Amino acid sequence: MLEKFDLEIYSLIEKELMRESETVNLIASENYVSKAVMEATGSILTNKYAEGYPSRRYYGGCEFIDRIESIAISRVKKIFNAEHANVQPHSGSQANMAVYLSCAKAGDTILGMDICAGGHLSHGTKVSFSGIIFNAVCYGVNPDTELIDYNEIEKIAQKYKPKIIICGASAYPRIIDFNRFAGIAKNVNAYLCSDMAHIAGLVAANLHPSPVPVSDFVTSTTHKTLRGPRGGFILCKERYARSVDKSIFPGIQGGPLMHIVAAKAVAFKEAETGDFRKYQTQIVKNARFFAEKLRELDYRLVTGGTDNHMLLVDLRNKKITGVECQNILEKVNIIVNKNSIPFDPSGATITSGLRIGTAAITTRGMKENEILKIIEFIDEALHYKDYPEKLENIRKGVKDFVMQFPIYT
Ligand code: DSN
Repeated sequence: MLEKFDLEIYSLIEKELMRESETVNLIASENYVSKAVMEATGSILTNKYAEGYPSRRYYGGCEFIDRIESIAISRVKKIFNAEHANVQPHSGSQANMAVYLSCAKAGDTILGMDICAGGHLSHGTKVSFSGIIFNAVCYGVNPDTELIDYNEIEKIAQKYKPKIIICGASAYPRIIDFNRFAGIAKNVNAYLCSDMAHIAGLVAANLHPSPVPVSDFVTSTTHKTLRGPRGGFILCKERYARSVDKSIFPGIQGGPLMHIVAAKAVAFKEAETGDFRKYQTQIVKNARFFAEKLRELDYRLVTGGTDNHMLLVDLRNKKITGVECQNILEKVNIIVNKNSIPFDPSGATITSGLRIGTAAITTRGMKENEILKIIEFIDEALHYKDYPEKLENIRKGVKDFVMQFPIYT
């Protein structure tokens, strides 16, 4: 149907499928959904308006929609042992915005991790709503260890007395001590909002301590390690349920995307299986192995290694910037993203670092042997970066290699 009606878009989707199939995806925030999740995402549920919540809608005809949303809510609550869940946020940023607006006013102080140290845009960056609406202050990492410095955060929190403390990161390869954050928040009478977007799959599989018991609010996306459709959700204590729900709708969103809510429900069901736990275990094993082998080739890793699904490579000793590295690797069908490293001398556009994640390659069934191969490709491409013919040969090698691991069979 699409092919006949809109060949232009159809062909571009086909091209994107080929691109995804022929490239090694090392972007730490991406993954491939299952066919079941895809089917729900592409379903007729996109037709339905359902402003409101189950049994409290502003439209008729919500009988089945109500059941779908209720199932999604009860599954995610069970996985994370949460008191209350809202599965309507369109994204992680929307989830964060709804939480902040549910418990703080414009101009209030919020404290989050500096984006330059690994935090997320929506944790208080000046150019995002979080830095525009709120008085955002930030914490970084220790310059020597590159680890979150909890004593320093305690001092900053005491000084600024924020209304909300936000923890969680986009580029931090180590365990986050949510308990410690909860203690700091309690001491200054702040709400704690833990953004577990990157590590949600690991938390679901008990491979990372859960922020849920100790946080007032937990936000997440559904599409990273959790391997669901693109979207977000919020977990919170029962006492905040009403204000969080009001903050999402009618606060900052209108109708929920019910095809996505259904796809979230399917992904949550997948997350309850034994296979999902095995998958998450392999993601972490793969990341550790990746780190170990890169170190053997004299790549410096921020913090020295990883505890989760990602690594941050400091490229300075390799005399190449993050942006150059990203571009060279793209020429050989390896997709990564440049990333600032803590105290990056090259700024956020050029960067000195590369963020590597193992969630997507693990979905394709890749393990230690394949990682050795990928590292070989990376190292060779960087070595021959000024030799287009060599790079073209490497690209062919990468393509032949990766096509042995189909995304959709
Ligand atoms: N943009 C995502 C990431 O890559 O970490 C976070 O939203």
